[in-house]
Amino acid sequence: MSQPARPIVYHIPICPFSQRLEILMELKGARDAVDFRTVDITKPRDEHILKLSGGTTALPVMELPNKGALKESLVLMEFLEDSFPEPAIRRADPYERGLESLLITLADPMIGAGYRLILNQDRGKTEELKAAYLKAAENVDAFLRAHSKGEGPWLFERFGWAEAAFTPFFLRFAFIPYYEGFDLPEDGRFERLLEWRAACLAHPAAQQTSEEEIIKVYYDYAIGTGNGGVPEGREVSSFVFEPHWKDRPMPPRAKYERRASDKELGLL
Ligand SMILES: N[C@@H](CCC(=O)N[C@@H](CS)C(=O)NCC(=O)O)C(=O)O
Repeated sequence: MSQPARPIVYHIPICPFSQRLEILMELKGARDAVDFRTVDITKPRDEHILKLSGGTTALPVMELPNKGALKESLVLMEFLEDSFPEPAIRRADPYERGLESLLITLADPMIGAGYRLILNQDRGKTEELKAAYLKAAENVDAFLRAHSKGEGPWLFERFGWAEAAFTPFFLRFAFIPYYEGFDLPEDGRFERLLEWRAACLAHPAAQQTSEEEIIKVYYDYAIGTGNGGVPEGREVSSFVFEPHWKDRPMPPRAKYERRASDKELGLL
């Protein structure tokens, strides 16, 4: 008998939203049940993907052979959780599921604040942007203090649904200390969040990328150009697949003072 066709996920390998799905499938021990296909964000989207997405360019997009397509990482997580129910990663209890979802809603303000900070080019705005990032982080910390159960670092007793959704951003936010020289202060205010972040980052299901890769590939964000665009005065995006990030040097940290050339970044 032929096997049912696997869902295909078109993804940008370094995209945090896509990593949510990879983590989820790792937790299920079923990464190969999904056909992850990489897309080069520096090139125009393929017609096939645009047709699946209804014209939007953001990834991940999931193709369901003989059915149609879905997009939005949290929708795709739900689809995978329902399609591969064992082991369940979401909580079974409706209230606990609600808590997981509530915690995930706190990710958005933190993600927005983190990306605004890294993309900022105006030193005069830095303090205001840092304060917004800390405020968003404070809300996550307060939520964890109020609702996490048990002794461990997790929301519940293990790395679960909310952790799978948050961890990719903890990893991306390695670009903040590197390029901004700033991180969540260890002064007690963020203790619960810092404990959670450290445990999430160390979890075996969340090792698809590394701090080194993030810092090298996201250089263009640090100088104000997101989503695989080519910064002014350069020819190549730091998001290109070749030269491989492993073969490139660490970029200069000084984002406000000067901009590195393609050559200095190891892109030519
Ligand atoms: N809300 C979307 C966001 C996806 C998203 O922003 N993906 C980025 C990569 S990290 C992207 O594809 N950017 C390129 C573009 O929008 O064209 C989700 O949760 O899936």
